[in-house]
Amino acid sequence: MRTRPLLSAIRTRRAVPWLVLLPLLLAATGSGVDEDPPADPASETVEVEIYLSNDTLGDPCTGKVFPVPRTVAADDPLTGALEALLAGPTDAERDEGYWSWFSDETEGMLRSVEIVDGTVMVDLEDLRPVIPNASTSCGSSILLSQLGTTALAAAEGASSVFYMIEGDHLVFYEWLQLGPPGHPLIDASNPAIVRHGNQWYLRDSLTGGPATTTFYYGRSGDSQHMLCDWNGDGTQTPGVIRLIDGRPNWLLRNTQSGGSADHSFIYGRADDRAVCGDWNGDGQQTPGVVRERADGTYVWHLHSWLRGGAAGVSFEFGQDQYPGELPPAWPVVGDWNGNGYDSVGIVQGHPDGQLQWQLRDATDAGAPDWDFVYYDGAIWGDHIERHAPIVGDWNGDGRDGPGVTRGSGAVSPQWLLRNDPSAGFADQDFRYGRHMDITLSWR
Ligand SMILES: [Ca+2]
Ligand SMILES: [Ca+2]
Ligand SMILES: [Ca+2]
Ligand SMILES: [Ca+2]
Repeated sequence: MRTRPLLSAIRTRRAVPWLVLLPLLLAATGSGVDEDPPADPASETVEVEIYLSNDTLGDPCTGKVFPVPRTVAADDPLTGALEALLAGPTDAERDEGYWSWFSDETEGMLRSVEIVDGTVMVDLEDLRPVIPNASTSCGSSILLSQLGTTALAAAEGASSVFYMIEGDHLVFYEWLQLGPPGHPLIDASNPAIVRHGNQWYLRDSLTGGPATTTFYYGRSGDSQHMLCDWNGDGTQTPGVIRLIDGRPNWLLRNTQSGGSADHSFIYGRADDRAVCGDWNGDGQQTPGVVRERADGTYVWHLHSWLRGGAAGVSFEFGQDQYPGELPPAWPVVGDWNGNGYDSVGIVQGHPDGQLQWQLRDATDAGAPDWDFVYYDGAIWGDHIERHAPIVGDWNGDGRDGPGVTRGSGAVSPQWLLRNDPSAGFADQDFRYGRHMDITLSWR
């Protein structure tokens, strides 16, 4: 469930515009020289260093790079340095053994660069067809060391570099076969629990420990609990379903605090499973309901506004393979492919203890785009062992991944969270909450 806060202000290093001070200095000395033409800021230049490989000086595959000077416009030396790097070494430098993936073929392929909270965000045109061999192990080491060292040398106060191709970081890191780092503008998901139906305990890290935000919201009899970004401000806040006269009332609040609902409406039927997601990619998460037919087929009804009424879109996806019996199937929602749109999924518990995830990247009927078993040690049938699937962007890369919380008896539930929508080991493993708490994620 990705949210995209507004870009914070762009901060790039600026050379001291000392020429601007010159008239003041001259006036202070009383020289009376006032016929100099005014300085043109655009014509000011500053010297920067770009970093190239040179295998006579050091092994390029280990990331060794060496500086050569460039003169760039003083008003934006960071952009100037990266543009100069992307234009490649000069002929004279090549004669001296300097080497780079970049040349006149890649010149001009910088789309933008800005510094966000100490991270240089570099957005490139699609380099992949121009320099395909840069994706090898040695090749990517050279590429990243040249770009990264040049960027950090020109970006005062920055400590890391984050790359995108045409605005999409997943494309860049998949090209180099690297796991994507956390996105500087996307918060990672964190654990939350709801106890006794109305006590909310949110924690701001993927570790055990005390809650960092605690409040009461709703009533102990409320039947379903959610954390979603109802107003699109980047923060997920509580929502509950309360059955009144057999009808599900959605009571949604825009802050992580107790108080009255900011939105209330009736949507769906009493037996529906309530979900919430950003179906249209506008940053605001809105309701959906999932209805199980007698044959176990799930029908999803989604809409992109905070009120009742007919669903905007309805379709079938998923099938409870053991309808009416344990193990159950759970509807789940997430942005599995990181495109900014939430979509649907089903987690099926199998009698042999496997949790099978079938996830689709679109909000319409069709085959799963992702189908895998994550966690195979579940035991069904009573409250001694309790398992629940959970979804979140645990590493803040913009893609939601699977998780399972498992609780037994007096022991605090174990959270087993995985970054990739695939079979494998947990990337995060900690205990948080108490047995029988409802487990959720938030950001
Ligand atoms: Ca919000
Ligand atoms: Ca939306
Ligand atoms: Ca998506
Ligand atoms: Ca993720």
